[in-house]
Amino acid sequence: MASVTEKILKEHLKEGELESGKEISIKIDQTLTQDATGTMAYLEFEALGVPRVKTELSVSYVDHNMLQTDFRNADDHDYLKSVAAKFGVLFSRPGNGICHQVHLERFAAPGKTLLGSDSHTPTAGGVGSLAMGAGGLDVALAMGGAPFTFNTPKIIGVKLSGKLQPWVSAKDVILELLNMLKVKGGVGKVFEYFGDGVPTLSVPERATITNMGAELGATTSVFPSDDKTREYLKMQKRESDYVELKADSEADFAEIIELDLSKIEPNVAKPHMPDQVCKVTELEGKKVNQVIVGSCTNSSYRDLMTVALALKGRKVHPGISFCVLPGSRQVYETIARNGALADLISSGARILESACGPCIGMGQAPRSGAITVRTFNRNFKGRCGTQDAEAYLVSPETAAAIALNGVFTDPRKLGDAVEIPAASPVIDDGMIIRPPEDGSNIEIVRGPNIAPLPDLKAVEDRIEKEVLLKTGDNITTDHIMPAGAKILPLRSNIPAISEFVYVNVDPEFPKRAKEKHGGFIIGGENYGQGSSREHAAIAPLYLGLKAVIAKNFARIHKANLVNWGIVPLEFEKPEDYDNVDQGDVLVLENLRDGIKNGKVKVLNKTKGNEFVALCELGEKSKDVLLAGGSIMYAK
Ligand code: MIC
Ligand code: SF4
Repeated sequence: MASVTEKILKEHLKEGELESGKEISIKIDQTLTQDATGTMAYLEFEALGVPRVKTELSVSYVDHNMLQTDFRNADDHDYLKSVAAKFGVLFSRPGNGICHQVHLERFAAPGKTLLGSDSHTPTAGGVGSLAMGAGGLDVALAMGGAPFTFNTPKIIGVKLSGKLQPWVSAKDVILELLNMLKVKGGVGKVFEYFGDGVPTLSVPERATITNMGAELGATTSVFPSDDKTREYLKMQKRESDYVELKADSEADFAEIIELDLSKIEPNVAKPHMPDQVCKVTELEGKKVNQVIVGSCTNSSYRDLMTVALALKGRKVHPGISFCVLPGSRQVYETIARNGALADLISSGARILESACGPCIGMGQAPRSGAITVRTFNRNFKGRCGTQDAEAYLVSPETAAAIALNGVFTDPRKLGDAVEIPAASPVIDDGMIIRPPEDGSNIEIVRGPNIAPLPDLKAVEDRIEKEVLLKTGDNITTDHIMPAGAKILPLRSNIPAISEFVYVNVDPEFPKRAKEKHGGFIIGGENYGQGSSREHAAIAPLYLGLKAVIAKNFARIHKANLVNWGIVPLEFEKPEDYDNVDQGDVLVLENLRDGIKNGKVKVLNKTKGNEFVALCELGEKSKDVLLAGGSIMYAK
């Protein structure tokens, strides 16, 4: 008897036992990278010295750094293209779409494991893949054939019943869960969906839900593979990838959450966290300045058709700047051929290229103090590019209603539900370059923006340094290492990007860290949630960060710290957090033994007291950390 998650884990298990909380290693069938994390991942892959990837399938996407405001983005694209050809990786060209949307359409398959250097990789759980986000280094190692190590998650069953009301959609479902469980509610868990409500949801709707499971902090989310999955794969002309995959019984779940789809109402996440959820009706009438439809969460054919049909023959409200980004070239071309794109253009939509764009602050920053409403998955402060803007997250239905009325509007007021014509997508992989059989003669193209990695050292036995910064709870990797049009182009240049570490929280941080020759960070709960960007570990490492002592960590960031030799420690007694301040001098004595035993004594020289911090890692992760990170360990 087993859940879908257990079945896939069992089939891929290489080391360890499937016991919740224990470290396991599994075989990875597929990998994906995107350009903002990919340049680093392939530099790391090069450092491993493996001549060709060993996975069944590895795809390199270009979707984040698309503004090309100078030579840097384009140089990186060429690097990625050449490195893909050399090492046997498929290359999805700029313009082909957002990695998760394209991967779902063209490659994701039920029962397969997928590791991606992007936190929204679980999108592929919509077709029954076990798909996880990780740092670039973990993905590089997986491309080299190494199994992926993580803690066996607790498997939570989400039992869906009923059917969604008209104008209510998958985004409202995941926002409902975010409201219930909050942004750290999923840490160490997999959310597996089952029940009578499942067949009422199409694959793209399921993918919206698994995509935003990342915002719960979940290891991943997964749907069963059923007739709807077969239908979707058939439409994508890859029915041969179909296998049926279902949980054997409800009893296989550690816990069950029940959701009646028919009771869910249009939801909205308020600033500045995806879990600040309320009903759209509670904000009814509130003025809005900008509406954007797109991102890996909500830019499928189904989503854009819903918006296009709602807007058909009408004009966007004069107070609204309205943008649309199709999730993939497939979606883009399909709506271009069926006329829906013309309806969007005629309504006044500003159509952007198929990419992440404004979701990661690459363009379309709203005006100061704006209320911006997006179908995206993250609304962290400043992420849209405007520090004092207020970003709200909604469904495509709600976005369309607001675009028409200029104010928060319950989409159920739009009248009769729209009939979306059955998709007959334009299937054309002409923008995906397949690598040659033998890439050994291919020369890698390297632009001047690619800088070497920082020096790596084994963890020292005694560290005496200052607390450089003390943060609160739920610090995101966007706080640690912001993105956006100015900073994202520096992703291949650690010395340059390190000048921006924590700048929106404390502009003095990089300068202070360098002056003090490094030190420690004190964090609250769920430290490092959000993006998988390993730059949130590498850039602070470059500035001399030795250890982070937090109440607890988000999974991917904790793994990234280990991978780069920064010690992640957790307060044994959470109240000890209150007794440490920025500027305190801490001494970590017998650190190497402490890491091995899982307990480190921390002396606070400034306050004259001491406390215990735990090092909660599996045996393998401890060895990696002590060596100074994965690259040192591999050496
Ligand atoms: C994001 O949504 O924050 C990103 C940009 O896609 C990141 C990856 C990155 O920082 O490059 C993610 O989600 O992992
Ligand atoms: Fe791109 Fe936004 Fe999705 Fe991240 S969340 S992959 S930036 S669309």
